[in-house]
Amino acid sequence: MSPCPIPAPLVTRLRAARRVAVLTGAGISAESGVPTFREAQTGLWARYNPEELATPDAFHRNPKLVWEWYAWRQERVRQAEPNPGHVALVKMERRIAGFTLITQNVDGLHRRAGSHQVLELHGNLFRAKCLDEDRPVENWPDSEEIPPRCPRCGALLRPDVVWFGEMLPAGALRAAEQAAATAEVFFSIGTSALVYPAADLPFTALRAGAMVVEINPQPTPLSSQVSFSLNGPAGEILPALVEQVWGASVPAGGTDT
Ligand code: BV8
Repeated sequence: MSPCPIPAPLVTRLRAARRVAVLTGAGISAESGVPTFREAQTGLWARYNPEELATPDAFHRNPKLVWEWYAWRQERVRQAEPNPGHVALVKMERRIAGFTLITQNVDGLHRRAGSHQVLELHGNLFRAKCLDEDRPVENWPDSEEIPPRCPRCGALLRPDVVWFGEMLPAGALRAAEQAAATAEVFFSIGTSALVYPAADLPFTALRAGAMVVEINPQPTPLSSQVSFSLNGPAGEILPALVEQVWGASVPAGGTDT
């Protein structure tokens, strides 16, 4: 049962849509128990501001602290499961030929839910790369040293995520911009719409004449611009929306390992 009604024009538009793009932020993983990017951190990390830790400067000043922050976040995500919001997007992907899922999240939960076409604009918690070569490193020898070192060149490893002040992966960003510019319906789900260039994508869709829908329990800078603002948790609204548009018969999303 959705906490808020799904507008009829949106239901009608989605039934006929051939191209839909979705941008997600940390809010879609909130109901999996993964803290959102800006809500207060807990325990050892309570005294740190994520925006200060997620920077090249923080890593340069204290690589061990930053590496351990990401290890703590990895552990939180490993204990989490995709929630009904993630699964609803898997079902939506199965019903719309031109479906593109763009995420700012680094938790990998969309893929674990069964989404295939995922554009990870900010990288992935579970990938590491060489600080000097800027190339992914899959495995490295056990070592007491934190962070570990690149087995190829001996430089420090770092998380393969996009920090503040760093460029986004060009290919993923280009594909996301193309999807936003051609979407008939664009969703902005669980994001505070504060971080650029991802926060530009809904405006690209608006300028191109798309129906833009926000799903968030809180208002954001985007809320006054969108066609529909559905105020509630994605884990409740998205399943209700998918059922209302396509009926309960949509095949459930298998959970990829
Ligand atoms: C760039 C990965 C070009 C790491 C992240 C000064 C110097 C340099 C750059 C800038 C500058 N000033 C501005 C910039 C640009 C900067 C930026 O936008 N800053 C902001 C803060 C103003 N952007 C960048 O630096 C980007 N790079 O611009 O390069 C450049 C280069 C040099 C100089 C200039 C420009 C790089 C941005 C990427 C940063 N990396 N993450 C990591 O995760 O550790 S961003 C981080 O924020 C996360 O990825 C997160 O996804 C993202 C956005 O946050 P949200 O996902 O929206 O999460 P948040 O907690 O904020 O909100 C959650 C929402 O969910 C809330 O609205 C809540 O109400 C809602 N919610 C809660 N529960 C639910 C829910 N919704 C639905 N259902 C629920 N149940």
